[in-house]
Amino acid sequence: MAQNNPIEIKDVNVTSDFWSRYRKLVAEVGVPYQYSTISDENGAKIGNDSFTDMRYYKDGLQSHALENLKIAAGMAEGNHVGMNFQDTDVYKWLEAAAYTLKYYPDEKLRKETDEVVDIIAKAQEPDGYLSTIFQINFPERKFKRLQQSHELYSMGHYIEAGVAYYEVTGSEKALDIARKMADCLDENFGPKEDQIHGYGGHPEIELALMRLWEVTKEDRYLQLTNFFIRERGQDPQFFDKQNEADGIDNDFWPELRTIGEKYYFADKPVTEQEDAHGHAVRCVYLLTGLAHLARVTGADDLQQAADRLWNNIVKKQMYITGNVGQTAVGEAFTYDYDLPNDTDYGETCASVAMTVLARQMLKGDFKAEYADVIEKELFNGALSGISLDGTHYFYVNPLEADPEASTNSPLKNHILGQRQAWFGTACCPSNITRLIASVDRYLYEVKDDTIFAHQYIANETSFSEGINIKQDSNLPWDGDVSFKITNPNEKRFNFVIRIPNWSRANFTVKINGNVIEYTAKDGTIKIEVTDSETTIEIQLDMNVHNVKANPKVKADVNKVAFQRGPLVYCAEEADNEKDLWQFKVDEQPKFDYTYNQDLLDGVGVLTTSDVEKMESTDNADLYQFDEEQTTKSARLTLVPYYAWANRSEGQMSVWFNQM
Ligand code: FUB
Ligand code: ZN
Repeated sequence: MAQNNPIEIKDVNVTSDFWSRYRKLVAEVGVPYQYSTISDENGAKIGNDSFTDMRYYKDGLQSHALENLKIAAGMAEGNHVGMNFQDTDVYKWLEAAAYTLKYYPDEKLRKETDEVVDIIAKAQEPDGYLSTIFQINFPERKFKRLQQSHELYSMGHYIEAGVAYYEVTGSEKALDIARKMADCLDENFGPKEDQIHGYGGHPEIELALMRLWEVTKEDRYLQLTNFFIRERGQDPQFFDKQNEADGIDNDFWPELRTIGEKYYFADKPVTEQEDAHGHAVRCVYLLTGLAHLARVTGADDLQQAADRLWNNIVKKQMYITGNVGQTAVGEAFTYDYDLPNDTDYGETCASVAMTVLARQMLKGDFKAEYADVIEKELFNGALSGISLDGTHYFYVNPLEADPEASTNSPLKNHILGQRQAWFGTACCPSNITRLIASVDRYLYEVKDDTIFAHQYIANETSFSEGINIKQDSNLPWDGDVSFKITNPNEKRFNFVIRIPNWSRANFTVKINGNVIEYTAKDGTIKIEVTDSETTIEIQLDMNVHNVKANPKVKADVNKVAFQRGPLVYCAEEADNEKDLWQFKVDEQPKFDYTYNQDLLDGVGVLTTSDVEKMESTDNADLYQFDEEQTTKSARLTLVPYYAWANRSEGQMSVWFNQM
C-alpha cells in the first residue's frame, strides 16, 4: 500500500443539477452576452459618464471597454470612454470565459479570448504598464493619483485573468502580460528611494500578485505583495500628498478626495486595524490578499489581522444572506450590528469578494466556518446578483425592497427591484459570472493525506493515486447526499466532510450502509478511508429553521427569517398580498414545502398559514389613540432569496415581524 505521497486534486467536474444549470447559462448565454456588450456589438447603450449613475442603466452611451484597449494598442482611433477602470470589464470577462472554456470548450469563444489577449498584449507598454485611460488621456500622470486612479486595481484584474487563462489554456502569452505588469509594479513601487512608497486606493493587486506568485513562484511578487500590504496606512497622508502634487482638484471623483483615509483602509497599518470599515469591496479584496500572504509567509501579525477582521465582518457586519456593505454612501461598511434591511448596499462584488476571502481563510485553516460562508454566498448573497436568464444583474442586493420607497426616498433609490442589463460601473456582472464559472474550485482542499469536502454541490472528482470521489446530491432541495469513494491503491487517507451550520444539530451518517454516530467536531466529521470502495451517506436537516438575529441588531429585533438547507427565503409581492411588513408570523410557524418545477426555473416553495396580517385602510387615522389594531388570518409564501425579482417588480422582504 503506497501511503506517503500527498494527495493532489486532479479534476473537479460539477454535476449538480442546480449548479450545472447556472454554469451552462453563463457559458452559453452570459459570457457571449457580456462579450457583445464590452465589444459594443449588441447595441447595448450604457450610461458611463458619471459616478452618480453608476448603478443604473442609462441610454445613450456604450461600454467602449474593448475599444479603449484597441485605441491604446494603436488598432483604433478615438478617445477613452468610461470609468478609469473600464479595462477591468474586459479582464473579468476574460477570466470568466477562461473558466467556462474548461467545462464548456467552444471554438468561437476560444478565438475571441485569444484575440482579446492579443489586443491586451498590444495595448501593454514595453515596460509592462497598462491602463488605457492614462495611456490615452494622461500619459504624464501615471501612478501620480493612486487614491483614485485604479491603475493597480485594473492591472490586478488582468493578472487574475491572465493566470486563469494560462491555467486553463496554457497560453504563455496571457501569462507573460501578467508577469510584465507585475514587473512594472515591482520596478515602480517598493522601499527604495527612487520608488513610490505607496499603494492603490482600491486594493486588488495584492490578491492578484499572490495568484501570480502561486503559478510562477517568483519571490519578487510575494515581496511586492508584502510591501503593498504592510505599507498601507503607514503614512495616512500618502494620498493627500500625491493629490497635492498631481494638482489638488485634478480629481476623477472629487468626493473621493475628501472622504477620508478610513474609506481606503489606509488610516493605519493593517496589522493595527480592529474592524472592517470603508468601501466594502476594497476592504475585503485587501483581506483576501492579506490572508493569502499570511498563510504563505506564516507571518503571525498578518494572520492575526486576517482573523480579527474576518471575525468582525462575519460576526458583526454580515447580513444573513452573506451580503456586506451596509450603506450606499461610499458603498461601505458602517459599524458593528448596524444591519438595516431597507437601505443596505450588499454589492454583488462584495459578496464575490467574501467568497474568495473565505476560500483563502479556509486554505489556511480548514475550519468549517469558512466553508459555511462560501456556501452562504454561493446560494444566497452572491447568487442573487444574476437573473435566471443570465443577462441581468443586481449591483445592490437589499434584504427588503419596496418600489414606492425606491422611487420616492432619496435614501433608498439605490435599491432597484429589477436586475439591470448593464451598468455605468459594470463591475458586478462579470464578477458574479467568473464566480459561477469557477465554482469547481471551491469544493475540495487537500493537505498531505487528508481530503476535505467543503460543499454540497454534486460533483465527480479525481485525485492522485487513482482516487475518485463521486458526490451525489440534489441540494439545495433535498438533504440526502452520498459520497462514493474509489481508492484502487487502497491508500489510507482521511476524508473530512463539513456538516453545514444549519444541520450540525441534526444529521445522520452511514458508512457502507451502517449507521455511525458522529458529532460534528468543529463542524466536520472525519472518516478514515482504507478500502478500495467506500460509500458514505449523509442525511442533512432540511427542516425550516427560524433564524433570529443577535438582539444587538436593532433592525431585526422581534423579527424572524427562514432558512431551509443553505437557502435563505424571502416573500415577494408576486406571491403575497402587500404590504409585507404587515405580516406577523407565529413563534414556531409550520411550513409546507413543495418543489415547483414551473416556478422560477424550479424552486422549493415554503407556505404557512401560521401567520396573520394587520388590517389597514387608507381612511384610517394616521395615529389611533388607545385602539387595538386588528389582524386577519393570512397565508405567507416564500421563495429562495437568490431567485427574487425574476417576475414582476414588487415588494420583497427577508425578515418578518413576529406575533
Ligand atoms: O471602484 C471599482 C469598483 O466599482 C468597485 O469595486 C465597486 O464597488 C465599484 O465602486
Ligand atoms: Zn460590483
